[in-house]
Amino acid sequence: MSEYIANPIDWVANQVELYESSNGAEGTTLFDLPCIIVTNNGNKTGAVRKTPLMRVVDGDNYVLVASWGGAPKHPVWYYNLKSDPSVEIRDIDKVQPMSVHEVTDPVEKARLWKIAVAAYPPYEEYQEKTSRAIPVFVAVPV
Ligand code: F42
Repeated sequence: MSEYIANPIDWVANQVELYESSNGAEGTTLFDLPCIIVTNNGNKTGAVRKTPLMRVVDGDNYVLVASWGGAPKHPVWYYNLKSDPSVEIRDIDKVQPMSVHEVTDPVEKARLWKIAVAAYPPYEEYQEKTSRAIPVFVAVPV
């Protein structure tokens, strides 16, 4: 098993630690809205990386929005997932292996974007704040 390297931002790493150590009893929300934890491999180090994201669901699938608060650049995890689509997703105490792909079809992306904004309205402001098109992934059970 590869080494785990925590996210360098303290509040993000702390949320991962609390969520996992409590088996989903604590640390599961941001602004009172539910979060998931995505575990994946780093594309350069091969290390295990863990990223909390908002919980956006579409049937059995999860929708992952690479918004990073409307930052000018994609988050690093975007490149990790493009390079290795095998992830594990924790939703409270349910942990399942999943495979991700970026959604490029504009109609499907628009459908999923609506679902994402309904789940977490600030995504809309984040998209207005940045000139990049915020990427959207779908995670499907394997
Ligand atoms: N971010 C989102 O984009 N969308 C969300 O819905 C979201 C929700 C959310 C909820 C709770 C919470 O606590 C955080 C939330 N975030 C959300 C923030 C999210 O968890 C990430 O912190 C954020 O998206 C930034 O991701 P990042 O991968 O860019 O992390 C930054 C801080 C970073 O620099 N990370 C590592 C580092 O040390 O540089 C990246 C390390 C890494 O993956 N390295 C790769 C490797 O091989 O190991 C190589 C990287 C390379 O150089 O290519």
